[in-house]
Amino acid sequence: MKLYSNDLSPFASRPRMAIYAKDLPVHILPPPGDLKSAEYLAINPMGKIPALVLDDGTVIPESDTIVEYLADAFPASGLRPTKPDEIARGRLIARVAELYVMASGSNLFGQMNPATRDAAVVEEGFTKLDSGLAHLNLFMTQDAYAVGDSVTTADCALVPMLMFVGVFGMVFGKGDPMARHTKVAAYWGRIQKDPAAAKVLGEMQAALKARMAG
Ligand SMILES: N[C@@H](CCC(=O)N[C@@H](CS)C(=O)NCC(=O)O)C(=O)O
Repeated sequence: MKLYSNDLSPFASRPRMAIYAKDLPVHILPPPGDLKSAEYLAINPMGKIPALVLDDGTVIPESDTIVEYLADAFPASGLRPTKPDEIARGRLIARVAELYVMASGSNLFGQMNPATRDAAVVEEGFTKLDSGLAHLNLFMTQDAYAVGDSVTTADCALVPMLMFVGVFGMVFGKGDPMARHTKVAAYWGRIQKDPAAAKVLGEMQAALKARMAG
């Protein structure tokens, strides 16, 4: 099994978190050239990363679907909790983070360059981000991980997304957007100590530094 990934992409970081946390037998590699190159489009016609390629050649795109596939393919990994209410809470966390936290982040991505920044778009982005974090806060608990006491699909969604929330706060001089969402903030403090999360975050931060420098 192969995962086409790059270190900076929050979407590609989601399955990498699952692979590292559960030591899954998946070979991680960069796409061969540009995402829109003929070579990569022959692998994933959507021209996006991540893409998981199974040993029989089946291609699975979309980070959420890839992590769900890994949970199904490796049931002993514990990537998915076992109790229905915990499964539902894990799914809610991943969905709310994607729909309401990451979606507002997508607008902020385009505003990183101060020379072309539109202050109104930034303000709207942060208003939506704050509302998304408030929604997410509803489903967080004092559990050691997002759900329970080990990494699940919910942590795989949260770690890369929250990393970018922190980056947005710094880049736009807004402080820590998570601070007033106390359960999210406490989770963020805890999860960074997990070895798999630390590995993914280290890769993302190094790639971001290189991108900003060049
Ligand atoms: N919904 C997709 C989003 C994937 C995505 O947009 N990845 C970016 C990299 S961060 C990409 O491939 N962008 C190239 C493009 O959209 O053309 C997922 O969850 O995997």
